[in-house]
Amino acid sequence: MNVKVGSRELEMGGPHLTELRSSNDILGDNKALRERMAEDGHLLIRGFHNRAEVLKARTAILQKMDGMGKLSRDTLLEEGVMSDGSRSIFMGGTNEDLPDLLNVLNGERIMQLFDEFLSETSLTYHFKWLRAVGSGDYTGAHYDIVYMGRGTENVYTVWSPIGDISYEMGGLAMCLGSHRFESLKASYGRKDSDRDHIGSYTNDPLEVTSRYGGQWATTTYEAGDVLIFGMYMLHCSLENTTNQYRLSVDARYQPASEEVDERWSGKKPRGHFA
Ligand SMILES: O=C(O)CCC(=O)C(=O)O
Repeated sequence: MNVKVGSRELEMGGPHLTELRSSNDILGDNKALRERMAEDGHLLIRGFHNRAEVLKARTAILQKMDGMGKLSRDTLLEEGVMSDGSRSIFMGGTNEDLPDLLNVLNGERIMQLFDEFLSETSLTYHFKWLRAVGSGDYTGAHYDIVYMGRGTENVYTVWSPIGDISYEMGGLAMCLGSHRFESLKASYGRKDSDRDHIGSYTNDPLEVTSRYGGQWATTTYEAGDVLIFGMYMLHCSLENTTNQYRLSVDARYQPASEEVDERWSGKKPRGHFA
């Protein structure tokens, strides 16, 4: 089958696009998880969050969006069908009005995973990048360091689908090998979005692989899954080709002892300013 990755249509299982490897086989073995992160640049863990808690957070988010008039009338709330004329909604912030979401993202289970993975006390940024991605939209290929590189580089993104996400709804894709693209890390990877007024590297996933090598990988996701990756792992999303919102959130975790990017932490994070 063909799926839309950024601006391209690629064949799943073809030369440019493969399935993401799951790391559930080594969950609980921190040495193996660290080695897998070094090797693959990411960890996909199925059913990591409590699914019922994620779905509770989903309902609260959809109720909020419904109140904003973003959902189609006479459809089931849980389907998140877009109302006419609605677009993608970025709900980045501290999201204190969504305690069910914060329970998942700041909860004991995920913090313990990072305490053990990092071998020290971890923290999570107060800012959470909550996204409702609408029909026709996708995220271009980028390294996260460009957006949150003002503290330690030892930061990890946890991308969590807030609901089940088919290929058509447009989940995340990783560029395998991109954590070792040294010349890209030394060029694009040194940029700062606020200083350099720069965002994604490209919307064309093959522009990256034709220049640097590697291969794209994606999968379908279920509520409860997490995809964890470092600041130098190039990623983009598939296009949402449905009329339903794709809900997901990305959150950040790092050692508490290391420098924090001041734009994203504290009770009132400053956020991007340029
Ligand atoms: O969900 C998306 O479309 C983008 C997410 C992302 O860029 C990230 O998790 O860093």
